[in-house]
Amino acid sequence: MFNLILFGPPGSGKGTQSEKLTSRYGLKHLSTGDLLRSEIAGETPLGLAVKNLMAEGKLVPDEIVIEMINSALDNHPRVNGFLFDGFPRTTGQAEALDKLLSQKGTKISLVLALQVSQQELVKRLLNRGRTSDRIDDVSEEIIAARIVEYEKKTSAVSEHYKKYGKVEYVHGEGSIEDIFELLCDVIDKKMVA
Ligand code: B4P
Repeated sequence: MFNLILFGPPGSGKGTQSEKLTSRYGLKHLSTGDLLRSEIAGETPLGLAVKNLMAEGKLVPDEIVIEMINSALDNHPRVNGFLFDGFPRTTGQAEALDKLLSQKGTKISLVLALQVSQQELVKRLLNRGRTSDRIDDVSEEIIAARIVEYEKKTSAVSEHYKKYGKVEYVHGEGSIEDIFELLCDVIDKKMVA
């Protein structure tokens, strides 16, 4: 199995590139953001519990997202590999993911970390906020809160995987197609290594 984490701050292009990567490599896309938004849209008890946190730009508690990922892994036993998008977002989530994968006899193959300046992140998210119904893109204040959460809790996840030599950094500014080709180059090299 080839298991990939696409890592980066909010608005760095994780969701955008994940769609293209899953279609090229036949991986199963697991986006905790998409899973949470579908719980909110369905007005499930879980969705109601996380809606306000997400609207404030805060992270959802670890146990909720770890349980969602655990079920998603169980629901897809026969895949070529997973692309984790927006997960793990804390070192607790990273440790839990490593354990879940090891119980299934597999592990993370590669972490691709998208690097984008803060100015560009804010510009992209405000732009999306004008054209979508994302509750966490509506104001510069909420976007700033998401970036603070990232710095405080999520950036350490790349340090966790750096210890195992699994992180590759990719410049995430430029055209979507050019960034996609940069990501594919790194994946192709890793797959033949
Ligand atoms: P996510 O759904 O993961 O959203 P995101 O970080 O904003 O990234 P996304 O993938 O959507 O955006 P992208 O960069 O592709 O998380 C949302 C919230 O869910 C979190 O704040 C948190 O509350 C909660 N959550 C999710 N996972 C969690 C977890 N594991 N633990 C706890 N809480 C969790 O795209 C952004 C915009 O940029 C788009 O409009 C896109 O079109 C544009 N864009 C992309 N690439 C571009 C490029 N090269 N040039 C110009 N624009 C580009």
